[in-house]
Amino acid sequence: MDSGSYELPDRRTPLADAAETGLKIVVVGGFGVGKTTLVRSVSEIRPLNTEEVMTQAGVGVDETDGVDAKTTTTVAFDFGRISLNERIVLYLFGAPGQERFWFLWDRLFSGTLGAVVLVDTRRMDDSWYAIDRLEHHGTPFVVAVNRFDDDLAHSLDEIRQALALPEHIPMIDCDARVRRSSKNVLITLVDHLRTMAIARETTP
Ligand SMILES: Nc1nc2c(ncn2[C@@H]2O[C@H](COP(=O)(O)OP(=O)(O)O)[C@@H](O)[C@H]2O)c(=O)[nH]1
Ligand SMILES: [Mg+2]
Repeated sequence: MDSGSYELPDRRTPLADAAETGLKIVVVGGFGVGKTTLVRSVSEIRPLNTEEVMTQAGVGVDETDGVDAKTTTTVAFDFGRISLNERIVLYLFGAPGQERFWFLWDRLFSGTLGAVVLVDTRRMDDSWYAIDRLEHHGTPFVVAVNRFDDDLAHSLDEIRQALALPEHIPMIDCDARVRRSSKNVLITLVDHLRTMAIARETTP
């Protein structure tokens, strides 16, 4: 499953240095969880939504006979940008998180500083794979629960347990349609990155 080609971000790069070139943030989650909505609501540029035909050729050994319908799939990505302050510019990538897109993930996570996992409590299954891969890659992430139709049936603690999320991973409620709410999600992630960077610097 692991291609071995994934490049970990330089974990010793202080956040301030990374900000000179912008920070790449990935928003992952299942279809319909609100990725496009979140990227749109916070972006200061008109976000791009690209339909990419991705090929899985090269995954197997003898797939050189050309790419047929079975080895291609159409994937929608979102791209947006937001300045958190004068120094920190976030470049946002919305991307599908389901297992069948695993072949995209190595490239997607290359240079990614952190990720937001968007969760819909009606379909939590879609979240497990993304969380598993992020943990495996060592990419810091926060979990944002997009509340549909004022779904308050599950508390954040219950969702944390259902996802087997360790205590140190921040969780936050959000409404992806509301700019302030989506921005809060990103601030939560940036705070988390900063906390982790400080923890690393103070660890002998
Ligand atoms: N009620 C509600 N609807 C939402 C919310 N976020 C997204 N939606 C709607 O859910 C649908 C799917 O959202 P979309 O952003 O396209 O999901 P994506 O597949 O993850 O990109 C759209 O019709 C959105 O308007 C939310 O927080 N609450
Ligand atoms: Mg979308």
